[in-house]
Parts: sequence; C-alpha cells; structure tokens
Amino acid sequence: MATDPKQINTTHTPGNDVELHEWLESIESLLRNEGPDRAREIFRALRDHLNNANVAMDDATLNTPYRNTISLDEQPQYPGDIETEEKLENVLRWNAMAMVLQGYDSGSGVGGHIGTYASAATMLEVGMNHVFRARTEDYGGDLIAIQAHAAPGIYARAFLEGRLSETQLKNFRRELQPGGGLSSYPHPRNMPQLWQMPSASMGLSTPSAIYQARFARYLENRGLKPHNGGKVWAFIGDGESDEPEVIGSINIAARENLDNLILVANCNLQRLDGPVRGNGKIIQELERSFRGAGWNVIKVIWSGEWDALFARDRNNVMQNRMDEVVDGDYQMYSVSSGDEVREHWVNGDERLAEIMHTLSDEEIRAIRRGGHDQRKIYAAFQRAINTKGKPTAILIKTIKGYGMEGHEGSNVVHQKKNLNAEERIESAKRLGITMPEDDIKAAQFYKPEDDSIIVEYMKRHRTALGGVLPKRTVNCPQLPVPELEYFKEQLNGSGERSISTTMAFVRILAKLLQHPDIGKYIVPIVPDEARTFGMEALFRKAGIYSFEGQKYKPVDSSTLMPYRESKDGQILQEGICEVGAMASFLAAGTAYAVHEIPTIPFYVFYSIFGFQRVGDMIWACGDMLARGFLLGGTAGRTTLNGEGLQHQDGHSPLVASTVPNMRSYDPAFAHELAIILRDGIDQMYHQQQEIFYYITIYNENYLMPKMPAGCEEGIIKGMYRFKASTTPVSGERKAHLFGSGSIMTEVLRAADILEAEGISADIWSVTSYNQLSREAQQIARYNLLHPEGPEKQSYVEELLTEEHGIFIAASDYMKAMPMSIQKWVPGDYTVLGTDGYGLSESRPDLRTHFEVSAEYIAYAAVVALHKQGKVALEDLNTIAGKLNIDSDKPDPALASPSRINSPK
Ligand SMILES: Cc1ncc(C[n+]2csc(CCOP(=O)(O)OP(=O)(O)O)c2C)c(N)n1
Ligand SMILES: [Mg+2]
Repeated sequence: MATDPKQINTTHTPGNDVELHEWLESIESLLRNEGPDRAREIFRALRDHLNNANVAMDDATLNTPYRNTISLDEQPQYPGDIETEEKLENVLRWNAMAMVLQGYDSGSGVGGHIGTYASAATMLEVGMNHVFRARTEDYGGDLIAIQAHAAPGIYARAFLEGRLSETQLKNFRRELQPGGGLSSYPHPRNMPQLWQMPSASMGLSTPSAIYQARFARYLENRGLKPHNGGKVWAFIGDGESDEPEVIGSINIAARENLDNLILVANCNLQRLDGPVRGNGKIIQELERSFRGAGWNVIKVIWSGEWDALFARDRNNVMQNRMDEVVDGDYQMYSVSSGDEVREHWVNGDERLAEIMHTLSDEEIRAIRRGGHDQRKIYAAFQRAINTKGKPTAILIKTIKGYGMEGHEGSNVVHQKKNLNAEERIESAKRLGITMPEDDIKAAQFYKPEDDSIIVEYMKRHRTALGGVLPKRTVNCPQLPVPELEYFKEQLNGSGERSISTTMAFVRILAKLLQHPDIGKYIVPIVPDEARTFGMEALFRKAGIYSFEGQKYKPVDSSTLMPYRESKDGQILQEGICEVGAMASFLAAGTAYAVHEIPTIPFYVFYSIFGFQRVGDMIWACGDMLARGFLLGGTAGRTTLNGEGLQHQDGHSPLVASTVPNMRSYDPAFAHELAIILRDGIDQMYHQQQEIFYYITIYNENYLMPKMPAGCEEGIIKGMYRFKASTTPVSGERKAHLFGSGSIMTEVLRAADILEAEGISADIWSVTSYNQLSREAQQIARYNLLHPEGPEKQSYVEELLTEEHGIFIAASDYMKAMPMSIQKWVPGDYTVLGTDGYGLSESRPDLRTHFEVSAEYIAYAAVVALHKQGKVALEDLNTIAGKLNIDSDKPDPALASPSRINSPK
C-alpha cells in the first residue's frame, strides 16, 4: 500500500518541536518503507515499553481519525453500472415513499416511515446488486436482518421483481385487506415467504444475528451443516445501538471469531426525537466499542467528492476540523445552505477556506456522505466479506430522509408521513419519475416494464447472486417421534425413590441425546445453571461446545463429571447471559428454516429470569416461528425455597399465556413430563407445527407414581383425574382437588386430611390451565358466533360435567392461573395460589405463608362444603383448629411479614 504522507497525521502538528518532528519522520519512513504491519509492531513495542515503565497511556484511543477506513487507493473497482443502479434506486425510493403517502392519503391512519429507508437505500442496493447471496446448492445463504423501518424499500424491490402485487403495496400496513397486505415491519410470522428475521423491537436483531452466526458455526463443527458459507448481515440504526442488547452482546462475536457476521450501523446521526449524539460522534463512539470488543471496524464516512479535498489537505487542517465538529453540527449541515455550511465549517481558518475555495456553495451543499456513495459502500462490504477471523462492524454515515424534499436531516423526519403536492412533484423530479402530474400527486406506484433496463438489471444481478432476497423457505425433513415405550422409566414411576421433575427431565434429555434418529438434533442450552439442575453429568457425555476445543486440562478432569469442552460439543453453555441463551434458542429453533436442519433446543433456565428478563426475545421467537422447549427450572414461588423475592417465580406461566403460539405446561409427575415432551416433538418436528413450549420443572423430591392408564390425552389437553377417591360419598360431602406442579404434593396430603374427616376427595392433575382455558375460549367463541346451536362443550366442561361437589384448585403460581377456567367449572370453585412477592423461608413455611399448604387446601374444601350446608359450623371450627388456620394472618399478596417483624 502506498501511503500518502498526510494519512499518517496525528492530531499533533510538530511546529518547531524538532524532537517531535524527528519521531514523526521516522515513523513515516517506517510506514512507507516497511508497511503498516511493521509500523504497528514498532508502535506497540514503544507503547509496551512505556507501560512497563508505569507510564499509563491514559489517552490511548481505539479511534482512528474521522474518515473512511479504506483509502482511495485501496478502493476496488466498482462492479456495476452506477447510472442504472441510481435509476433503479430512485424508483425504489419513490415507491417506498408512495406506500406511506398513499396510506396517509387514504385516511386510514396506519402510519409508516420514509426517512429510514431514504438513508439506507444505497447501502441496501449495493448489497442487493453485488453482495448478498441467496442459498444455493453449494452456498449456505445469507441471512439478513433489515432495519425495521426500512421495510417499505424492501417491499418496493420485491414489487419490481414481481414478488408482490400492486394491491399488496397499496395495503402496506393493512394486512387484513382483500388481496393481501404487507406487515409494517419484518415479521416472518405474518409474511413467512419473505422476511427472514424480525427486527422491529430495537436492539434485539443484534444478538439474534450474532447467535445465528455462532449457531451456523456450531452446526458446521458438529457436522450437521456442510462448511459451505453463508453470512449473517445485521443492519441496525445508530439510535438503536443505545439498546444494551447491542453493545452488551458484541463480545461473544469476537471471542468466537465470527467472520461470518457483518453488522452495519446506518449512522444517520438521528433517532426518533433528535440527534443520537448531538454533542459527540456516534460513529467514533461505536468504533471504540466495537474495536475494543475485538471487531474489525470499517468506517464509511465520506463520499468520493471528498477525496480530491483530502488530497489537498496537506496540513491536516480539514481532517482536524472533521474530527472536531460534532454530530449536532453535521446534522445542521444537512439542513443548511451551502454558504452557511462553508462558514461554519471553515470556522475562520484560512487554510481550510483555501481548500474549500475550489467548490461553489452549491457544490458544497451537494457534497455527499459515504453512505450515499456506492463505491465507498461496496469497498466496505467487499472488505468485510473477505475479513478472516473476526466479525466486522461497518459504520456508515448517512443523512436521515436523504432526498426527502425539504425534510432531510430535520428532527421530525422520522415521523414524517406526508409530503404536500409541491413536495411530491419536486421529489418525483429529483428521482426522475416520469408520470402524469396527477399520478404523482396521488403518489401512484411507478412500475417499469419487466423488460426495462432497470428491472432486467436487478433481476440479472440477483440471479447471479443465487436468487431473490430476503426470502424465507422451509424445506426441512420431518423427524420420527420416539415410541411411548422409550420413556418407560418415567411412565413406570420412581418406585421407592424420591425424585424431582427436574431430575426426571434431565434423565429424559440424557436419553434423547442417545436417540438414534433425533439425538444429534438435540441442543441443550444453559446459562451457567447446569449444576443447579443436576445437568453436569451431561458435560462429559455430550460435551460443551467450544469452537476452540479445550486447550486446558479441566480442574475436575479426574472426576466422573469433568467440565469437558469440545469442538463438536453439543451443549451450549452461555454463561450468565439470558439474552444470549435466548438468542441461541432462537437460532436453534429456527434452523429448520434457516439451514433446513431440524435442531431441537432445550433451553433450561432459572424460571424467573425467563419471561420477565427476556420476554421480548421470547416474543421475537414467536415472530420468527421458532420451535423448541423452554424449561423454567427452580419453578414455583414456594417450591424454590430460601432464595427469596427476586428468585421465586409465581407468574411465568401466566406470562406464557400471553404468547399466542406457545403451549405451556406445569406438570406434577415424571410421566406427565414425558408425555408432554414426546407430544411436543411430535407436534413441532413431525407434524411441523409453528408452536413452541414452556414447561416448568421443580426441584422438590417426591415419589413419582406410575402413570394411570389412559391419561395421555388428558395430560396433553391439560387435565385428567389422577385418582378417584375410594371413600364413599356421605351427606353429599364430595370434594374435587385440582393440583399442578409440585403443589400436587400438598393436594395429595390435603386429600388424606379430608378423607380422614370423612370427606370423599378426588384428585385431578391440571397440567395446563393455559391449554384448558384457550380451548374453552375457542369453544365459547364458536358458540357466540353460532347461537343457533347445537352448543359445543369445552374439554373442561366435558370432563367435569358429571361431577358433583365442590372444586378447589391449588397452584404454586398466581390465582389467575386456576381462575382462568372458572367459568367452565360446574360448581363452587375456590382457587389458592401464590400471589405476592416471594421471601426467604423453608418450603413448608412458604406454603403456609402463601396459603397453599395441604392444611389450607383442606380447609378451603371444608369451608366450601360448609357454605353448601354440608358441614356444620362447629365441625368447620374444629377442623380449622386442627389445621392451625389463622384467620388474622396478613394477606400474603399485600404484605411482607418479615418486614412487619423486622427490628425497628
Ligand atoms: C425497543 C424499541 N424501542 C423503541 C422503538 C420505537 N422506535 C422505532 S424506530 C426508533 C428510532 C430509530 O432510530 P435509529 O435506530 O437511529 O434508526 P433510523 O430510523 O434513524 O435509521 C424508535 C425509537 C422500537 N421500535 N423498539
Ligand atoms: Mg438513526
């Protein structure tokens, strides 16, 4: 590389400092004669020398000057015809804008955005015409996360390609209209043929992309995917980079050498309300963060017009000014006239005035940022895809609303959904859209003929790159389902041994890992909690995935359960990073579409750090049609004892009910868990349904019974009679007790208490209130819409219709869970649950505190029978006394007794 002397500028100008001059001269000669690698080596040695002498380089910076990383002489030849590409881009810009304007004109109030795509169009077009490759026989295919608000531009492209109709474009943001509409943002769930990845929740597409790239490597290292490439591209906004999920997840990408990952930040310096960093420079800040995390960073700041100015900038006055001016000023330039820009920019410096002298005000105004120059973008993309051993972040400077007549760069441009008639005409003129003026005013779409130069050009280039993008295809083999017999250990019960449902789960997982057909597809995921769940035995057998293998001898190598890392390890050990673990779940759960490989993730986590910690990621899994099992471990507000308020989860299943395609279960026994997991594999990987699962697993040990005959269907539907009482009903004293999860142990004990009092008690296991209430709601809806009848009955009604007596439900979750089926329970129904914050206590005391102990369950049944006149008040009082029921106890949903009792 020939080095231009000015390119070695530091912010120091030597002036009369002879010593400094000499140092600079020698480094310059080094650079020229021996190249940048040697210069870097020497510079590092000098810096290390100072460090060793305890001279800290406090102002050492990870920044390079505010200019393009790739210099003019390193810039590759542009492979396309820029004139044609600009014509094409202009049509896309017009149609993308027209979609939003038509929506505005229709008065539907559905909104839309113009500014984001206007800033991103050129980078997306360079990628589409020359870089992004679709999946082919011998190429893995690129996965592209697009900035959500740039969606109209992607639709505009698909329209010219003939993939979307004019009706669909007209119905942008109106998905229910006849002829079909388009979703506001990338939502694979709503447009499964087009969108690959959701991105509308700012910040989540970065970890999603990172872990997709890592999972592709995992599949390759495990021999499930050929080493046939495929890049993951994530386009994000600069404002979006403030989300902690972005900067918080970038370390792993460098640690894992993910050179199949390219993140592009569209730095238009603005977000929704105003500047991203008015007083600083977002590009420089991101450069430091990414470089500090070990990424390759490429800045695209200035367009080609600046190259000539740089060539004249012998004393670095212009560069220094570029470094000095803050984003707020740059944003101001984008809305100012040429002379205003010149005046502020030159800032009284005659040398700078001299450099700018050759340009007219109009030329100064027209000078572009790098993100609007195809050559600069292409150079960066090209370098990124050829970078080895590191992920690349490309920071591209653009103008928000670029080309939007009268609005570009303004603070309100993000929300700009309308242009007046003159602005529309002016925009069309600028974009070279030739249509009758009325059509322009009405923001009609412009559709060139299929054999026009631009359409032919775009199609030819996509064909050369393997086909259209973004495109989602599903062509994944079905998996067989293990026979019931395969789970006989769980179906037969645990005999004399007390075990927990977590232990049962780990046994099932270990067995599935050995399964001849599906074993290799199982992906266990844990965020530094494997020992909590007793999964450490899997480390040795299945191995922990590490792309580097294991370079050290683990401290426990001589034990039966060593911490074994390996290149083809099957377990994803995510460390304490629930977002990362969820992103791995998302990658593994969508590999059936992304790679046509039906991996089955089992993500086991501390249940409270699931929905409430990473609920939005779970929602994104629903959007991306992920499959797999989420397992909420250490489940239940009172079953997890001692851990207290921030650990004891009494609400995840309730939140699970808010995810429409999630099936959630709260099993009590090992056989139930086995039936549910087997059914899940069947539903998701054999029948290929677009659903996923949340299952609670507990750490309380008890005897697991043998599965009662014929209950499989009930387990899956959500409820079955686990045990009918053998006590004859006398005086209509009949109780039905519903139990779930670990609270079933209390229900069993409550039944014994009741029976001892001569009350017949049947025990029902409710494996899923969510499944029961969903089905009942569906039936209720059907009956509402078909009042003529005959009425249909829900499963709960069918199951309970013949039952008499009173009904008591107890759950280790909020009362809202059992309440969800109240309408369909045919009789007096009392619910007990664990509303309120958890606290540190023993399990029995927690259950007393939350009033879900056997004593409270039995008491509730006796009260219900008393209300029906079947138990005398006297008897009720006697039983309450025996059960130690305290009527004046504070309500656990409202109070924290430890606080009440705390020392003053
Ligand atoms: C988690 C989240 N918070 C807020 C929003 C609302 N929102 C959508 S776009 C946007 C501004 C985006 O700015 P930037 O990332 O800089 O993208 P640009 O449009 O400027 O390219 C905001 C606040 C969102 N979609 N997601
Ligand atoms: Mg922005």
